Amino acid sequence: MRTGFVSSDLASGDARVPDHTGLSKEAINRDFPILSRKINGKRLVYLDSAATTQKPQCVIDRIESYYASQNANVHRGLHTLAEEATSAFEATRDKIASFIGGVRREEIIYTRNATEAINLVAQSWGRKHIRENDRIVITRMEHHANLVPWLVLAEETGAELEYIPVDSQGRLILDNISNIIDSRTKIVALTQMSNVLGTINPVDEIIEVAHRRNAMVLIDGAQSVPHLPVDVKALDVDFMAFSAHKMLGPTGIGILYGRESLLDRMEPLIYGGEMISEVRYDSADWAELPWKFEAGTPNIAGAIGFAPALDYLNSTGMDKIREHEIELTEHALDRLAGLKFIRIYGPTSSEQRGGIISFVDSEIHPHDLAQFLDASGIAVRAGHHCAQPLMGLLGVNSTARASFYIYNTKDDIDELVSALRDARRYFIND
Ligand code: 7TS
Repeated sequence: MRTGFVSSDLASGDARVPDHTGLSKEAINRDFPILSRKINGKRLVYLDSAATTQKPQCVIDRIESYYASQNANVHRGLHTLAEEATSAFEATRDKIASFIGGVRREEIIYTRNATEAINLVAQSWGRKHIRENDRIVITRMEHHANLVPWLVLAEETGAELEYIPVDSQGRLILDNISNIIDSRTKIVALTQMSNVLGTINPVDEIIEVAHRRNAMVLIDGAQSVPHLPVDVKALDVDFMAFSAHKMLGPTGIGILYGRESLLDRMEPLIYGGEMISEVRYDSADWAELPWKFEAGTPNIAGAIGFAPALDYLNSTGMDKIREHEIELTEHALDRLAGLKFIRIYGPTSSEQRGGIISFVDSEIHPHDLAQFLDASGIAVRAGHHCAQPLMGLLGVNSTARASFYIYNTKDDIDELVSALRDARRYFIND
């Protein structure tokens, strides 16, 4: 067994849980094997966690142990393996329900990712409740995942798609919010944290206004749930979507939280096995929540591997993770401000933003910059970040983006800053 892990009980489906509570360098190196990899002969500095996060050893081990010793399909077998797989698969659902504020397990739907969770709401809830001349409100900073499904729904139904504007610092402009969220508004869908600007939106305020108008609210939590303590009950939100892979978990598993009373009245989106209670040659009845929305064999390894990721986040503490990221963001904003050739987007105050920093160099294209940084072992993303309309609003085609997580350190940021200086010397003899 690796040092730092308490004993595991694989038969009961419990994962190996790291016994540290800090973010020491030793813990990071021990728990995230990929971070000891060299890229182009240099230490890997991973600054692309907004795209996907790295996985701790306990997650990797759990996926391996599931396939090595418990592999079976869920909900249908009476043999030992099937029972173990089902119990571990459903145990993750309970962990997720408690992670986001102690909701009911019936309210947690497994999807492939946040994108699918949002599509489920747009297509199942949306097609039933949205009519011509109704209003759907989103913001001008949405990821395509929370824009395109509403664009399509508006086109299909004849509803109006209205946008909450964004100011020059990348914050929502809420002055006119009572007119934007009007009596025709049926749903407001917005991100809690922008994947480009890092902005943390005051979703509680918006939920209150929406509910006064009897409109539903969907929060895109893809960037917030991994980085902030999020309590869907305290927020009183109707739907929330997020992805395991952005919070130390495996790819291919996402979550839709939905209020039980709403999910109960929604039609399934995908039909087939697993989601029925009884099928006849001329009709069928649907299964209870949450399985009504989970047709076909699910991502069993993904769900089971997500449990130790949640344990890891819980044992570290979401408050502590937020504090750590504020510290990193302040350090990065301070150091980057010293580079006169770098322009940063998003709020200047670290309290209003998460650990995502988009920037451009005045002379070097973001793609060239990202390639140059890669040669130094530094992974950043460059592009439109699946937010093309927002890029237009910022007046750029693309940006470079550094994003932080639990395993990043101030050294990582210092290496980025130093490599950005080197890039100037390399490209323009600055
Ligand atoms: N919403 C936001 C705010 C996101 O940042 C992303 C992914 C999604 C939804 C979609 O998540 P998925 O798991 O369904 O793909 N964001 C990014 C990114 O910024 N770079 O790569 C993926």
